[in-house]
Amino acid sequence: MSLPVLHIGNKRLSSWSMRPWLALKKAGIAFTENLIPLDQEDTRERLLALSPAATVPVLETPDGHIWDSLAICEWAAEQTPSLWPEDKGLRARARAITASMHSGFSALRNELGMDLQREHAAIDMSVACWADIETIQTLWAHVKTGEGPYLFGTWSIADAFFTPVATRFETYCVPLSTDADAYVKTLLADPVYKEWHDAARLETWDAPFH
Ligand SMILES: N[C@@H](CCC(=O)N[C@@H](CS)C(=O)NCC(=O)O)C(=O)O
Repeated sequence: MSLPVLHIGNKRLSSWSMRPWLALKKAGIAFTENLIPLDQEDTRERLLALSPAATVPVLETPDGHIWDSLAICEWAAEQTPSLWPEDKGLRARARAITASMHSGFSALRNELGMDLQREHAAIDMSVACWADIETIQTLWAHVKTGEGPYLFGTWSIADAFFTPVATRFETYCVPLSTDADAYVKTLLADPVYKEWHDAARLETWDAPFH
């Protein structure tokens, strides 16, 4: 049987693509990847050929094309349940904090775009962006079990969803609480994330067409 194909955007920029890529790697699910350069003349056409949402990531499986980062992570978790915490209560909290990231923090996402080739420097941020940063740290402190370096002890999909946030905090030199800073360092030191990061650093990217 052919391997699933994960269609992703540029590793340098595509924070949504990073999340299921990390989850599939952590789950040990074999897949091939296909990078669709973002912001090119043919990007939309190529994305529409994969999914009506016209976004990446998309996972191409024998069961069909799955679009959306969270849906792909859930597909992976059906095969590898350890991608979510084993305890039912912790699993619900992990899903809740993941959903918060998936649906929220638009000021942070808009103002602190993920760019793994950008020089690290602070930039001016809106009040809404500072509020997002505060809320994220409060959420982390609220759920963290203290039993391991990750939010729920061992690595879970919740950590996949916050790894791109960690890169933004690093790139834009965001001041953090001691605990949040330690968690960010843990995420950025993860060998699977480093594999993505190293590839992102080597990427070339043609100037956007519009
Ligand atoms: N909610 C979606 C968001 C996906 C998304 O917005 N992806 C961006 C790239 S990171 C995209 O494909 N944008 C379309 C484009 O650049 O043309 C998900 O979780 O997968």
